[in-house]
This record gives sequence, structure tokens and C-alpha cells, in this order.
Amino acid sequence: MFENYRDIPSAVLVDLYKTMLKIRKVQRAIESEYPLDEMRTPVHLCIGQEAVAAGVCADLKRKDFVYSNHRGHGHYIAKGGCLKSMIAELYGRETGCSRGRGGSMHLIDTSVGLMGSSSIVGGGISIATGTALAVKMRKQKKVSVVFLGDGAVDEGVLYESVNFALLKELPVIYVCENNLFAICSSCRSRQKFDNIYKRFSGCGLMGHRVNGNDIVETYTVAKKAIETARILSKPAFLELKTYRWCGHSGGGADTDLGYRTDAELKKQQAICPVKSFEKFLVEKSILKEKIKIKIEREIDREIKNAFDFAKKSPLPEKKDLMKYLYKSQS
Ligand SMILES: Cc1ncc(C[n+]2csc(CCOP(=O)(O)OP(=O)(O)O)c2C)c(N)n1
Repeated sequence: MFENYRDIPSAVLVDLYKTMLKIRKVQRAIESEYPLDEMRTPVHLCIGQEAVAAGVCADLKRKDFVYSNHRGHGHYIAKGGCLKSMIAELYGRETGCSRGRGGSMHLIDTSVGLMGSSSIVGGGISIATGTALAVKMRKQKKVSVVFLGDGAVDEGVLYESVNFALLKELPVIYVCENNLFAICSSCRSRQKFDNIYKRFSGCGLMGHRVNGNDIVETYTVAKKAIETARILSKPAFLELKTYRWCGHSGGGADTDLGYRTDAELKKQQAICPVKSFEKFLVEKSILKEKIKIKIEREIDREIKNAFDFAKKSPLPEKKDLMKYLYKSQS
């Protein structure tokens, strides 16, 4: 783990840790508030998957585009989305990032290039590809990234999009967050081969498989893909192997549903991507105890402020119910 950490400046390593810790703490706060039933939205937590969002987004610029999916809190935070607006969105408030109309699965903050998350599995794939086409036609040096689950690999749109991106040489990166499950179906029960990263070689795209719980490996591979997309306008496919700690939706662990065991979950939790990186940074004296405490306090304060802001914010007014909705002209 964390093999080539010496190639990364210490400040960047600490920033990566900070982002992962923030994602973890925000998820834990949502998990503990959720049973109060004040958040009027399903939530898909990404506890255990923090290194993916943090590692992929760290080297992206504000102007680069990210498309997310139903499990998008980590992507939103890592791309620099406003936390107050995200939490307010979960509470369905007018101050939410989608003005309280979208909920957890429809997060957007275009001011930081977070172009939207979608509840439709695979929904962002073709849009991210189209964005990359627009970038190329406008001769911009921007990159378009789409996060997708292993479940989205079962959708045909991915193969059509990869083929098109290769044909047109588009600066798009497909990031498959392989957490081993789609709701209650394991990859093993849906896919004959454990070869997601290899699937596109027939179109001419070599995928990469990465330990998505290793923030250093994830950051390093993503950085290379981002540079290649930006400079050479070439697409990439990254399969990041990780593990979802919570149930598919809401809190809990789903270990009573028969698709995974307590023992399997515990084994994964023992290699926590956040704690193991924290321990590593402390041992290497890259993260000093004082700084660690300061980071924790700052994050805790930001989360408390975000929840206070959300709970105090107004709900959308009834008269505005149809505002911001797409209306057909016919
Ligand atoms: C097109 C489509 N089919 C089915 C669903 C129902 N559905 C919601 S989440 C999900 C599983 C997605 O699994 P994956 O893409 O691996 O993401 P994860 O939940 O593991 O992060 C499914 C099948 C949907 N939302 N959209």
C-alpha cells in the first residue's frame, strides 16, 4: 500500500487525507441523522469508497467536468462542491444545490464543474462523452470525468460511448467504482468474468485496474489519465476496486440480506482506506498530531455549520412547485 508516496509532495498527501476524512465524516453525520426522518430523500452512502473520489478529483481543475451517479456525495465533496448546499439538498430546502427538488441523487454545483449526478444507472456516461466532444470542438484543454458503478458496466451505453470516445479521440475518463455489488447482486452473479477493465480492448482502449482503497495508487493512476486526456485528448477507463461498507441505500450493513456476510464486511473494514492512510502518514511523520487534530476540528465545524444551515433553511414554497422543471412545448 501507498508504494510510490515519495513521488507526491507532502502537502498533496495531507490534502488527500483531508478530503477522504471529510467524505467519511460527512457520511457518518448523514448516517446518524437519517433515522430522524427529516431528510426527505433516499441516501446512498460511500463509506469505504473515499479514496476513489478523493484520488480521482485531486488533480482535476475547477474548470474540468465531473458527472456523478446515485452514490455521489464523495464526488461532490472531492470536486469542491459547497457542503452547506449539499446538506440542504438532502433536507429538501430551497437553499439546496438543486433547490431542494433533487435530493441526494441529483447533486449539482456547476461553479466547481460538478455537472450533475443521476439516479439512472449509467445516466451520466453519454453526457460526459458529449461534453468531451464539445471540449474538443471548442479546442479547450478541459477534461470530462464520469463516475459509474460496476452495475453500470451492464448497460450498453458504456460500450457505445467508449467506442465513440475512441473514434473521436475525446478527453473523457470513465471511472468505474467497482464496490463489488449492484444493490444485492454481486459482480460474480452478473458477470461471467472478473475483467471489467479489459472489456474495452476490443474497441482499442486499454483499461487499468487500480486498488481503489489505496489513495496513493488511485491518485497516481488518475493523474496520469487526466494529463493524457488533457494534453493528448485521449480517453481512459479506470476500474477502481473498492468495497461498500453500508447497505445499498441508507445506513446499516445489509449483512442480513444474504448477499454478503458479516465476516466479509469486517475483513474489508479492517483495511479502512482512511484509517490506514492516516496511520501511514503519522508513521512517516508527514501528518503531525497537532495538524491532525486541527483538520478534524475544522471538518467537524464545517459539518455542524452545514447541518445547522440546512435545518434552518426554508422549504420551497408551494407556489414554486413547478419552477425549474422541464416543460414540453407541445
Ligand atoms: C437504468 C437503471 N436500471 C436500474 C436502476 C435501479 N438501480 C438503482 S441503483 C442500482 C445498482 C447500481 O449499482 P452500481 O452501478 O454498481 O452502483 P453502486 O450502487 O454499487 O454504487 C440499480 C440497479 C436504475 N436506477 N437505473
